[in-house]
Amino acid sequence: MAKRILITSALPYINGIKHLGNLVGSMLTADVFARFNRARGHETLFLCATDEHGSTTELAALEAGQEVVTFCAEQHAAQADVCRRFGLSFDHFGRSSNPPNHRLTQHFARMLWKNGHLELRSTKQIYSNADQRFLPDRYVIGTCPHCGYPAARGDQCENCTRVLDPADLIEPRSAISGSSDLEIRDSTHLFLKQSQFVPQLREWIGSKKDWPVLVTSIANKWLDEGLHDRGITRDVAWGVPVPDDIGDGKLKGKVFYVWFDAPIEYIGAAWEWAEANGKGDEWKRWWLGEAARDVTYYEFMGKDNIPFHTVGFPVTILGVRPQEDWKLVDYLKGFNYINYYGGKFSTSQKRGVFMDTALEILPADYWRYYLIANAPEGSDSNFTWDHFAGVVNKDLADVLGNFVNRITRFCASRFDGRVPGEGEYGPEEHALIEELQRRVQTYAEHFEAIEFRKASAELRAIWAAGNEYLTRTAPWTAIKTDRPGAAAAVRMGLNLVHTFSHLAWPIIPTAARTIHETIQPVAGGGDLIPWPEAPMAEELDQLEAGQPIRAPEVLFAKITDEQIAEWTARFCGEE
Ligand code: B3M
Ligand code: ZN
Repeated sequence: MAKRILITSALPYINGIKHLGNLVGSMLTADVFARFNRARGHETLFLCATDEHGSTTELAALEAGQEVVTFCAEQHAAQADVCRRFGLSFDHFGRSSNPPNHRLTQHFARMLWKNGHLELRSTKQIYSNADQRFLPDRYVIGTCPHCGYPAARGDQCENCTRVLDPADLIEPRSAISGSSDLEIRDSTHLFLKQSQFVPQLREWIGSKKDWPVLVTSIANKWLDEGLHDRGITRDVAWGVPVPDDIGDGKLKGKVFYVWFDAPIEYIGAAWEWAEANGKGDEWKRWWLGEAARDVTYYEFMGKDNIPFHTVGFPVTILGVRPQEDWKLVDYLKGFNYINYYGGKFSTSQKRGVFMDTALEILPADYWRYYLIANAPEGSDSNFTWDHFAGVVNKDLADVLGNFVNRITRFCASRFDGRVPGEGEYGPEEHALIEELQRRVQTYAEHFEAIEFRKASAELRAIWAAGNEYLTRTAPWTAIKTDRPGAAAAVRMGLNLVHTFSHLAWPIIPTAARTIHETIQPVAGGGDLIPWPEAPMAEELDQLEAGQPIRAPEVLFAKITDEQIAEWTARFCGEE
């Protein structure tokens, strides 16, 4: 039965192209899962967006010498482009700064206010007289009292990594104007009374028996340590403005905290999607009330985002009940990190591989396959060029690529490039069909359980089974004495190529298409290569005798030692 599947990937911060760790821990894995569900014929809505608000963005724009609006527009376009080139098949890639998120964020806040879940509190903050504004902690710069670093930020010293309070800094000054004319002033903010929701959250998390332990353990740790009420407004300019009717007139000029509005953009992105596609109110069918009851909602994210999605966003949603029934996440897939040679990927030090530079050196599918096969599910994983090259060369070039090339070339040279009709399937073929029947089932089950490493290991085993079959039946030898037998093996081989393309599509969509086109055009001409739903006995005996095929060029080029040396040097970072 067709299901309705809503998928969101954690929203990449607007500033800068993301690295491979960000990619696999959210957007890529979500994409593979979305493609799998579409391939199976489920109604799927896959959403993502850039996370744009807050002081970090203001500061990044300042450093780039741009207006924040221009900065965000450019960065959004750059990220959208690289996501497209990575084959990320979002139904919509929105922006948290777009009007739907503004409307929704203000709406949720009004409802929370009305329901008594928000209160006003006075806090102490640094005010810059020269800039005529409050400064967020990171906007205050000075000398680190611990290490003497002269450009430490008020939240943390970048040099010695110690966490700071702006008041700790020696000779503090504004990051905006450089002025040291600063004072401490009172500022009123809205606080969300999260602590009241602990019992409800505990019960909800407790009911999620099938969630990854990584996720439930982080959630429970937060609940156990006692939830603090959370300030959800800030004294910055770039954000969703707090509406006048909230906060008794004490919140003029303030905006919502970026972590309050960002998850709401998951809903905003659906609204944007509907607006962009002339679908009116259809976005509500995915999110709100009775109409969305049959939707199963999956979220994908790195482990640092888990608290905001098991506590923060759920409180927003629970706090507007009973009047409005927005969907809570049904399954939350969290990921560990990928390290680069045991250390962190670093944007500032240009250390590691980023989405744009990755595509400068190899096609997306090489990365997609490697990252999915090594997704940091159980623990952090570690990227090295040797490991990457080993996986690509073995799995993609030797196992899959070689299989496709061997059989299609042999068919081209000895069977006139047409699917041979002679010969019958015998015990070898029946044994293979049986094995693949089992393996394809297992492969699908791993996807359904959202276990990417296991799924790709099974896919690799399926390809290997094909190779072993060819090695056993060796049509290139058999043809000398048993032409019908060799023909049957070639026919099976070509059917395997075709089925492999259908199976691989969620992970390596571009290569899957190329492989499919060696056999025949993809039916329907659309972007989708559907799941092989028929029994393997049918799937592997479906090509018409006499139908022409094409032997492709090399599908996956092997990575050479020279390339490994070059890339190791290029991506090591500036020391
Ligand atoms: N912008 C991404 C991160 O922490 C963060 C996710 C927001 S999801 C609503 O890397
Ligand atoms: Zn097909």
